[in-house]
Amino acid sequence: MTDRTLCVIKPNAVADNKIGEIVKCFEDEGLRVAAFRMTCPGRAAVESFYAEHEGKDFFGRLVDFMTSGPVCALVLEGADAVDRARTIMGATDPEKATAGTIRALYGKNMTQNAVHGSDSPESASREIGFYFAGFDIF
Ligand code: IDP
Ligand code: MG
Repeated sequence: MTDRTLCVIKPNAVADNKIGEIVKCFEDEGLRVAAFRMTCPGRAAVESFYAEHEGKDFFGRLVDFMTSGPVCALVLEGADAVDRARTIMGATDPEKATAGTIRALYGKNMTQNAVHGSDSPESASREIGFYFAGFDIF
């Protein structure tokens, strides 16, 4: 099976009307959208999704932000999808992200940095299950 990764378009980018532009960034680089779902995750779900960051100083801010409005979850497919998607997204801090990357273009700060991307094939598998259990992936 071709590699898959999970991307989440975060609330700031949804509110800023950038869903289409962000999806286009991935499609233009050859990643295929295999599933797409808009949802408003609850607090417990976001805390569990980001469990690896529990206890860090930014955790509360991150959970507040990720529950502040709807997000779009996407499964992206293609060779080396995890690393390619993260390259297209750019560095976590939009101010340090390479020009032209999604976070450089649409991120506001470390919290409101426009997108999430899985960081390994193992994370991708867990995170895809998180948003797409019981939903079709094409
Ligand atoms: P990643 O999203 O690039 O994989 P992670 O280190 O996994 O980065 O952190 C998850 C999310 O938590 C980031 O996308 C960012 O929104 C937020 N975050 C990470 N580090 C900080 C920080 O130092 N201050 C504020 N928010 C942070
Ligand atoms: Mg991460």
